[in-house]
Amino acid sequence: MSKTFYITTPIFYPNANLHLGHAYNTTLVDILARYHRLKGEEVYLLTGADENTEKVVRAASLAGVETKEYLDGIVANFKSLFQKLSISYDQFIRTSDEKVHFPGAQEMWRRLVEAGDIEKRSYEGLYCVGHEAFITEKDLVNGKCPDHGETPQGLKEENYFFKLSKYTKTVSEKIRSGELQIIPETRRNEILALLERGLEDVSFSRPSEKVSVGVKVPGDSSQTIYVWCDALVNYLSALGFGRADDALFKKFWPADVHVIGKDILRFHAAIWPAMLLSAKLPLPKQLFVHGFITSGGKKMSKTLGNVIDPNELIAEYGGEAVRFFLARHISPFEDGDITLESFKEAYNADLANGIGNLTSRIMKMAQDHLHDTNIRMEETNDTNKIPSDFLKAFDDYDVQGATTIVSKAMSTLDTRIQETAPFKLIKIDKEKGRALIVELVRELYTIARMLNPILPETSEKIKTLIKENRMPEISLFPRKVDNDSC
Ligand code: ME8
Repeated sequence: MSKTFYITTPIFYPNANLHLGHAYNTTLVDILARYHRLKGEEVYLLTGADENTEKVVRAASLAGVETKEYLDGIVANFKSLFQKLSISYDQFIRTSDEKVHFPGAQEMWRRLVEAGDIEKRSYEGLYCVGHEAFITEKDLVNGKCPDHGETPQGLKEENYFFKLSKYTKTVSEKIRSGELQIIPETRRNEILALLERGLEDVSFSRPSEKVSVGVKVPGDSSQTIYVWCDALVNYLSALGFGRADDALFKKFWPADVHVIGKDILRFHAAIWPAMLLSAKLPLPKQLFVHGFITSGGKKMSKTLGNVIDPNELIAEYGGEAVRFFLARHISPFEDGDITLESFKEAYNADLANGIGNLTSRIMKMAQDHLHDTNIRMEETNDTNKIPSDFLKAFDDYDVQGATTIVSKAMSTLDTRIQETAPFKLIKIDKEKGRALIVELVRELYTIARMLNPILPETSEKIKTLIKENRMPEISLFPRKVDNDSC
């Protein structure tokens, strides 16, 4: 039986369309998933929408439509973007799905109760709907949440609390021992420092009369499960946890990796493992934490007007070009910047002059001179012949490093063509010239195989050109000239 690999994206808030930061997360996850498929593993990629949030209710009411209608529209946009980006997800979970998600959320709650970790308390605090979390006075700037620019709601209410503090030590131990690996090291240290200061118990429910969406607390419908408690459970409920049909849960849990942005580290590295420990379930093996995509050095935000809509980039350059930029120019370990200008420049350098040109050059020679030879490129499903540093980079989540290695392999091949000048050689010594072109085609084939996780369509296109021994009719990536829009 092949090794299984369960990888997840966070579930996205469907209160607005996804921007390039979200697209970065899903692209990264898809590249990793495809890499693991290439290794012959049985991969399960989960993504979805975090729908039980007041943000959606507010957005729908602003748009003047019913919440359900609003959600369906935004989710259709999510899926359409994922299709354009070739995100090969196995399941898209919607947490408002009463059949798929609710039983798991309720089962988790029952287990927390069973462990004696849920307690009703009266609570007074400041709630930020943007964060979907209580925040403290000291987080505010001029009385407002600095991230969302809104005055938080002052709440005094009865909530069920989860005894998170009880798990501080155990979670810390699991992270230190590597049972729960947090990558990169900087994020591991960040969460260990937080755990060192101690965790406080968290409010895990809201009065149902104050929230309009969500999963009711089992046995007390006057309370609704807190959106983060409910959202985290998606990683289990999608697999059938809490339902009779839980074959996927048995097969794929614990997750191999949750890939998240740095802003939701605390939820995933403190609250989530504590919930799983309380519910007596195994912890995910790894959390991979990426940075933020900025534009012009600033966090993308609607107020600053620097949000880049991935759909616009795709319309102009294609989904593969967006994948390549994100893989090649954004470090998965830190924040990374993109502007429309830097994107165009990179597109021309990496794709038009790079892969596109290289493929045309080699395949033109092959078409002209190899039509009566029979080069067979072996289709192998394993990772034979692929450089080991490329594989190692992927195993270390260094998608940028792996992509740089393919880029270098392409430059090396380009230089080799300049230096060996097969088009001249063939005129002097036909057989030697042909042998050289065959070698170049073989190297191009290896590059196509390496490109498989990063540029699945282009990889296939190059393989087909090789198989059919012809050059592309139009360049794989036509050059963009200065007066083009975007
Ligand atoms: O946090 N660059 O949803 P979300 C990179 N529903 N990543 C970014 C980014 C940027 N500029 N902006 C956002 C939520 N992200 C919850 C998750 S999971 C059980 C619940 C990332 O739609 C962000 O870091 O606000 C997060 O990982 C993801 O997008 C979803 O953000």
